[in-house]
Amino acid sequence: MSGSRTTAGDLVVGLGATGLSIARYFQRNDIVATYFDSRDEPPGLDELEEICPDATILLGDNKLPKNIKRIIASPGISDSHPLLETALKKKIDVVSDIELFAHDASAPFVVVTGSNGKSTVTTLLYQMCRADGRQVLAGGNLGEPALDLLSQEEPDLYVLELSSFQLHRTRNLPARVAVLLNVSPDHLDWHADEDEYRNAKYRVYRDAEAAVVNRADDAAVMHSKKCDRVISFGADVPEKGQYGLCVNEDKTYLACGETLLLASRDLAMYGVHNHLNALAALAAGDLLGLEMAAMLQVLVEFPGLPHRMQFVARIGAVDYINDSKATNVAAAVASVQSVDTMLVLVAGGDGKGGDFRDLAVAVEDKLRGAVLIGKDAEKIAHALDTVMPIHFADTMGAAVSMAANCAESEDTVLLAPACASLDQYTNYMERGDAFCDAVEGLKR
Ligand code: UMA
Ligand code: ADP
Repeated sequence: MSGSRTTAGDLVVGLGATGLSIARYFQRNDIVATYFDSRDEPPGLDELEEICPDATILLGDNKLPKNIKRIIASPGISDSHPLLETALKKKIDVVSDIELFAHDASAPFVVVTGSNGKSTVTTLLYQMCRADGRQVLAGGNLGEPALDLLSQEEPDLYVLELSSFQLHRTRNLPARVAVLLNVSPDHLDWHADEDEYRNAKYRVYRDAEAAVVNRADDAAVMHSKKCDRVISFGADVPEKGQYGLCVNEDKTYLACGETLLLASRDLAMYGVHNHLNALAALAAGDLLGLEMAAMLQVLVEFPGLPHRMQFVARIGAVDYINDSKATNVAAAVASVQSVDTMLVLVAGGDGKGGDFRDLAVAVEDKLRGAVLIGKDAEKIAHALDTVMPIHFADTMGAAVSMAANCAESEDTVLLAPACASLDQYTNYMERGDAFCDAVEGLKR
C-alpha cells in the first residue's frame, strides 16, 4: 500500500513508549509523519528506525518544523516546552495518543482516572470483566500504550487507565463508562496550575455515556451530571443503587444501597483506600452489567498490585511495608492512615511541587521517627516539624537500616515516599525493589 501513503503534516513529539506506539499506528494506517524528541539520544530511536525507516526524525532542536498541522504529543512533555509553546501560540492542534485511540476504537471503552488508585481500579475492572466472561484488553497509562491495543483482535471492551497529561490533550472521549476516583494536587511541575490539573481530570466525563463518581467530591458530582447514567461511591452509607460502606454488628461491609455485599475484611487488598477502590470498580461493573458474584470473587482473591501496600517481611516483631507507588502526598496520607501501629516513615524523592503539610498531620500521633531520602528530604523534614527523630539517608540500604534501628517492637516501617522516584531511580518499581532488597538484607 506504499503508493497510498498520506502526509497530513503530523508531528509526533516524544520517542518513548507512547511515541513508538503512535509510529506503529501510523505505519499500520499508511500515514507518514515527522518525529521529534528534545533529547539527543531518546530511548526509542533504534526501534523507530525499524518501524518506519524512511521517517524524518528531528532530535534536540527546539524549533517547530514548517508545515505542521497537528502534533501528537507524548504525555511526559508539557505545554511549557518551547516547541509546544510555539505550536500552541500558532493555534496548531496538540493532541494525545488517546485522541487517536478514541477516534479509531470500534469496541466500547471504559476510562479510569484519578489522582490515586487508577492502576488498582483498572486492574480490578479488567479482572472482573474477565471473570464475567468478557473479552477485554487493558492499557493506557498502565501497561500497554492505548494505540497498541488497536492492533490486537477486537475485544468486547477496552479498559484504559488515563493520566491528567493524556486527558489534558484529549478533546473527544466517548467512553461507555468514565470513572473518576479522587482529585488531589499532583503533577504541579507539569500543569500550569492546580486548576488546569483538576480540569483535566473532570474532562473525563465530558462525552461519556455513564459515570462513576466519588460523591464526596462536589465538583466531580457536578461534572458527572452531563452523563445519562451516574452511580456514586463513597465511604458513607449508600442510598439505593449507590455503593458505600455500612457497619453491621461491628463489621464493616461493602454495600449497594441496603444490600450488604462483602465484609471489608474479606477483601484481599489492604487499606481503607482500597475499600473505596473496590466500590468504584463494583459501580463501574454494575454499569457494564457484570455479574455481582463474579465481581465479588475477584475482590476476595486480588491481593493488589506490587509496590502498593505490599507486605515485605516481619523481622524482630516489626512489619515492613512497601508502598513505593505512593508518589504524591494524598497517596502517602492514605498509606499512613491504613497502618494501625506506630510507624517509622521512609519518604522523599522528587516532590513535584507538592505541599507536605497534610502528611505531617496524618503521621502526627503515630510517628516513631522518619528517614528521609532524595531531592526534597529537607522540605519534608521542615513540614514534619516533629520532636521525633528524623534521619537523612543517601541510599535505600542506609535508609532501611536507620529505620530498623529506630523501630520498636510491633511498629511498622512504611515506605510511602509522597514523591516521584525519578531523582534517584528509573521508576517507582526500582525504588520499591531497592526497599525490598534492603529489608531482605536485614535478615542476614
Ligand atoms: N521526554 C523528553 N523529551 C521529549 C519527550 C519526552 O525529555 O521530547 C521525557 C519526559 O519529560 C519524561 C520521559 O521522557 O521524563 C518519558 O516521557 P514520555 O512521554 O516519552 O513517556 P512514555 O515512555 O511515552 O510513557 C508514557 C507515560 N509516562 C508519562 O506520562 C511520564 C507512562 O506512564 C505510560 O505507561 C506510557 O506513556 C504508555 O501510555 C508512566 C507514568 O509515570 C507509568 N505516568 C504518570 C503517573 O502515573 O503518575 C502520569
Ligand atoms: P495510581 O495508578 O493512580 O498511581 P495505584 O492504584 O497505583 O494508583 O495506587 C498508588 C498509590 O496510591 C497506592 O500505593 C496508595 O498509596 C494510594 N492509593 C490507592 N488508592 C487510593 C485511593 N482510593 N485514595 C487515596 N490513595 C490511594
